[in-house]
This record gives sequence, C-alpha cells and structure tokens, in this order.
Amino acid sequence: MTDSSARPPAPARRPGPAGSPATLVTVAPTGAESQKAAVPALPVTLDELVTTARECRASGAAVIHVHIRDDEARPTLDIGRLTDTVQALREATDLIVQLSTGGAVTDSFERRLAVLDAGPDACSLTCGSVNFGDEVFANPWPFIRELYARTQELGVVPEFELFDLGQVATLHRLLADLGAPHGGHVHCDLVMGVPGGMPGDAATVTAAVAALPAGATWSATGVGRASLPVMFAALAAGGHLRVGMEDTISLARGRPVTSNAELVERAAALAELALRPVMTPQDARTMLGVPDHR
Ligand code: KMH
Ligand code: ZN
Repeated sequence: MTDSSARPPAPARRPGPAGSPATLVTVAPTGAESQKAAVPALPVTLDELVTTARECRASGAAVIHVHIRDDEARPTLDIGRLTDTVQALREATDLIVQLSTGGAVTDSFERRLAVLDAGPDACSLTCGSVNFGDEVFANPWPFIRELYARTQELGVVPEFELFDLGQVATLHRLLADLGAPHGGHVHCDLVMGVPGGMPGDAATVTAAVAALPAGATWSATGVGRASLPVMFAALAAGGHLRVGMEDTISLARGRPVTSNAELVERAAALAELALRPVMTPQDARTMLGVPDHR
C-alpha cells in the first residue's frame, strides 16, 4: 500500500501541440548511408518508396523524410528524380513530403540548395556541422542562412535538424536574424546517437528540449541502439517521433528490420501505450503550418 500524500508533486508538463497529446510520427525510410546490397529491405526505387510510403501511412506515419537513390541505388540529388518523387508520393498518399537537404556527406552545397526546386511541402535543415562517423556533415553558417532564406522565399516549411546543443544556439541565431519560418511554426528534430553528435539518452533529450525556442515542437530520433531509449524519453517528455531505416536497421541484436512499416508500427504502439496516439497527416499539417498542395 502506498501513501499518496508522500509522493512528490508531478513535474510540470510542457504544453502539448495545439492542445493535443497526439504523437507525430515521421518515417525516414532510406537515408544516404546504408547500401542496398547490405540491407535488402531498404527502399531505393521509386516503386519501393511509394509502397513503403503507403504502408507507413497505414501504420501511423504522418510525415515522410525522403532521400532518393539512382539506378545503381547510390544516393542522388537529381532534381528531375526528386520532382517525380514528390509528385508520386503526393499522388499515392496524403503524407507530408519532406525532402532531405542534407543529402549525403559528399553532396555540394549548390545541389543541396537546389533540392527546394523540386517543390516539396517541407525540408530538413541542419543547423551546424557535425562529425559523422569518419566523415564530416558540413553545414557552415552562410549555407544554413542561404538555405533558410530560400525556404522562406519558396514557401517550404523547414524542420530544423539538431545533432548537438551548439546547433540549438545556431537555430536561435537563425530565427533572430531571418525571422519565423514559412508557416510560422518552429519544429525541430533531435538527431541523437550519431558518432560525433549528441548521445541518445534521456538526460540529453531533457537538456536539448530545455534549450529550444519557446513554442517550438520537436521530435527525436535515436540512431542505431539509441533508437528505443530516445523514443521512450521523447514520449515521456511530450515530444514526437522519427523512425525509419535511415537511422535504424535492427530491431534488436540479431533481428534486422524487415520493413519501415515495422518501425512505424512499433513507434505507434509505444505512442498508444503512452496514451498519445498517432496524429493524422491533416493534424500534422495544422501543427506544423504546412499547407495541403495536393
Ligand atoms: N545523410 C546525412 C549526411 C538530412 O537528411 O537533412 C545527412 C542527413 C540529414 O541525413
Ligand atoms: Zn536524412
């Protein structure tokens, strides 16, 4: 038997998005790092991507974060392919289509800027450079500023990707310098557990969230074995979730992911258990300030 009068007071809750406790699930199905030969379930063709998008929508995703591949399954930022991909995903689903402007570590700034010409609903926008395994994912201030200004001109809603706490400081600088994003709402994604970036644990989720701009919403993604700790911490702290084979290719030791939908289903089940069921793409559009272009 417990003495409820002896319990400490419940911690103050951060206000939920638009008064809703629902959970936004973003799927990042492909990324630029895994090889198709090593990870056969990775969607790399347009058909595979569209099938994945449909399955993930049915499993609870509201946003798709898109990297594409060429005919040899290598990462590409070919503008024609990106444009076709945006159209195909819009025709097949009502997901919010978010193109990666991060690309692969080898992509030029020019090609990364040109991604916006494919006309997506949204894009990722990383707020600083970070060691990325043995490589560097380069995002110097002038590039960040130019990319952000271009999202404002073209009416693309950015999601601010944050790989460490220094990048949160850069996000504040960006907003102070150039003002609010298209759509008027700041939404961030904490990318945790990249070798060279912030660790994927509950203490770091708490520290990063405390540093975000007032009124911002956020999701979190844990790379590799950080996936589950970050997911539990994000759900507990009122955040949203990004999952997918860009970040996670094993469900557990010796259990490779067999489809992106499997990861979305797991995220949706945990969100349901946390009494924060998944939100629809329509509700996500309202929260993020993303108009429906379809
Ligand atoms: N592939 C990484 C180098 C993004 O999509 O904006 C960068 C990345 C971030 O995946
Ligand atoms: Zn990405």
